[in-house]
Amino acid sequence: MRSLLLLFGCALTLLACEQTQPISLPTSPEVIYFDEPAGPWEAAFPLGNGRIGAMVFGRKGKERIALNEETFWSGKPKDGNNPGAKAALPKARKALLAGKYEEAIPHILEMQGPYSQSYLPLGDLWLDFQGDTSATYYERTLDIATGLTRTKYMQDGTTYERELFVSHPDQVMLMRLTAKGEGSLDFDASLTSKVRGMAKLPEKGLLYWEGRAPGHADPSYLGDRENAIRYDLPGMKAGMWLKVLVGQEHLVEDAGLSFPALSIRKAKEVVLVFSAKTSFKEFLAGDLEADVPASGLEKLGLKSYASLKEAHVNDYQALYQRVNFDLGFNEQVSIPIDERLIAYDQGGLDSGLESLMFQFGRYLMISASRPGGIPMNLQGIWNQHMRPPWSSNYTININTEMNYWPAEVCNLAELHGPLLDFIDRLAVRGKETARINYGAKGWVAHHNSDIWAPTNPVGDYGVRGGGSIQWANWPMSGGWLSQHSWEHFAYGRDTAYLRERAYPIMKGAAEFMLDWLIKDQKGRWVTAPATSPENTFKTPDGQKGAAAVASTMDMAIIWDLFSNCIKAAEILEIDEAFRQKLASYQANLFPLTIGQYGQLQEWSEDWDNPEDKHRHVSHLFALHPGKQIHPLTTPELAEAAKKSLELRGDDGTGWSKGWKINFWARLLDGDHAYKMIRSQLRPVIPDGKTEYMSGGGTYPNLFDAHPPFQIDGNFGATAGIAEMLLQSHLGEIHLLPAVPSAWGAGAIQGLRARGGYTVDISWEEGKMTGAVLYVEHEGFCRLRYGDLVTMVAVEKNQTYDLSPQLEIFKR
Ligand code: FUC
Repeated sequence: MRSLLLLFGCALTLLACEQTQPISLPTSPEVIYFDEPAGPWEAAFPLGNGRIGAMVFGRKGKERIALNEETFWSGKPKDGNNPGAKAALPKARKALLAGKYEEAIPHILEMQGPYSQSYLPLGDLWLDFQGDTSATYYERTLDIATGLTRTKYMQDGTTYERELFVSHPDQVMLMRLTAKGEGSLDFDASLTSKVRGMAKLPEKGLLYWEGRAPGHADPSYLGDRENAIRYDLPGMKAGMWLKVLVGQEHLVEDAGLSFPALSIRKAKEVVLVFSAKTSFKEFLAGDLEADVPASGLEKLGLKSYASLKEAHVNDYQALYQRVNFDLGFNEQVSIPIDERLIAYDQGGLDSGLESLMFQFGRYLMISASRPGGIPMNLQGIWNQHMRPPWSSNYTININTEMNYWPAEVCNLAELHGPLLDFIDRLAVRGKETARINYGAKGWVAHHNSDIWAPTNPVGDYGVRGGGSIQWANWPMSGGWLSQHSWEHFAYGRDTAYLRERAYPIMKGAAEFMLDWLIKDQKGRWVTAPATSPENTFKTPDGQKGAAAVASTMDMAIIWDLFSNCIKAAEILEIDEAFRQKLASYQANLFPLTIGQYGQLQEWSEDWDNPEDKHRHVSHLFALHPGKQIHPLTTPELAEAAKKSLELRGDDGTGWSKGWKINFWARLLDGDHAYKMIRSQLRPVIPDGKTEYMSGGGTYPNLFDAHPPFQIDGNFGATAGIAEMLLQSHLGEIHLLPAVPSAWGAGAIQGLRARGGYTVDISWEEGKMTGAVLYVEHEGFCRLRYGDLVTMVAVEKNQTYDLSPQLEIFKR
């Protein structure tokens, strides 16, 4: 007996040894892997279906899944227009045109209105596991090729596994838990929220939480102050449902808890399904009495977990698999991602991490932006704070636009939809703002908005510690956003879309600009007040200001808008007189100017401070995302833009670095663009602090660090990488315009080029070895590779292997 016991003891020891071995280390370059649960939120894995967002921590003892629903916001539609602005505008202009910039400030502040609202956290799902939670082996992964996350660990000889996904076709989150071995699943599942509400158990196996959003939430940058969150004002309602789909027979009702929960004991397999809905109807509807709609859970019928998962993977992959990107080196895939980021930061080579970063941006877009939904905000759809950084709303002086830069080029055009729809809403409300605030035609929007699409300048008139003119009084976003409406046409060539939706938007934005422009003393068209988000200046006579006359960005946005508008009207063969008017204004806009340091001036006067490291690089709009400056067309201005970039330096917030990848790609400098990619992949430890000047990088879960978390940098990086491999904004398809020397060999399939093309490219030793063009419309396609240019006649729906043309290139 004794020897038998000894033998048994040895066997146990052996088993324990085996338990420390990996179950299955990842081998796919599209899997993100950790060997420990998430501590901070920024180490959890994001999942989403455009509407429902989840952050999965993968904890053993008490699992947390932080939840969001894209329409859950504070407040209601509010009229923020300011009839007093009309009288303040001429006073501000008079002072500005006389060079009295400080004198103009109070008049500009007078034109402001109320702040916009906040995107809210919905809740948390907790799974509180009973007993010992020490594990001898642990892993969690996010597979961005399937949109599935898995947590696995071994404990006392039992393998525990959780698999989660958020399904777009079925509009729910699913979670399957299994225990293989002696042990079982013993846990209590509960729902909590930071928003006021209550959970209950309306029926066996169903947990329901219902709550109500505050009627107002102050932006976080206003600091701690009384009444920052107002529950005395009504807000929309929300509901969360958690249901046991598989494992009902393991539910216990007497678990002795003081709160409502689903208690599971002694199960081997459990499937939980989660649904969430809000009473939000549409942007102009203030009907806050509406009830939370039905959960939709009944629609699942008798579908099995396997079939729900299959439907999710198919739906996800239909979008994801359109683009493949391979840089050839994926040796590090089985190193935990946080360690991988550190090794990379220390100079390690890991091009697999770079291609992963590219695809991660596409993953985030598929998970956070689906047709019919609302656009991704500053945090996409993932937020855990009641007063999130910058209200997690829409900052439309760069951040919202950057979110959507990859949409067209990275072959996810339909996911651009939520932004394009939102622009339509802004145009409705912005028409009122243009009329009431400025007595102008067309539509206008300023630097901030929210789910209700307000278009007024925010800032509370500068009172109560309110807004500064350096960011609030910027009436240019109609011009910038119209570029998105145009680009959607430029890539897809859908003339009906252009006629019915894009052109009216562009024309409305242009009509506003025509009314907004005034003549300076030399008869040139200028803007005033003209800010340059979100910078300030100091004049030689010592005035400090943020608004002047004809900032470079204003001029560049208007130039871009007018060009696109003229082109659109030509294609549609309409509005001849309007086209001519735009062209005559465009020809007489205050010009882009080169300053004393050889830089592209940010202001119409040469005030730039060469020491200025401001994160915004607004004056380079003409280089990117505009097309007015490029080394091939305007070499002197391109040189000046380069000088400006050099002066600003490579540091900055996450999104600033993301933009700089794009700038360097447009300057055809792949090595500098690559340097910015490396800089953006700098690991950042989440500490909740906000850093404006430097410190941008990447959190352990690959989310962009502003810091704090802000999703735009992820999309800026994805778009920038695409821009390094393919450009098409100058009427030609430029293959490998800025491939860095670090990417000796590689291949990308499925990028889109303007004109209705899909392009595959491969290269070795930095030289293109093949290219394939998929053509949707007949015509002539101009191709560029380096200095070599060729024109190919193409037919509709044909595929062209460009190898013969490569011969042409070689001549
Ligand atoms: C602007 C930027 C900040 C941040 C915020 C959301 O204020 O200057 O860096 O991105 O928007």
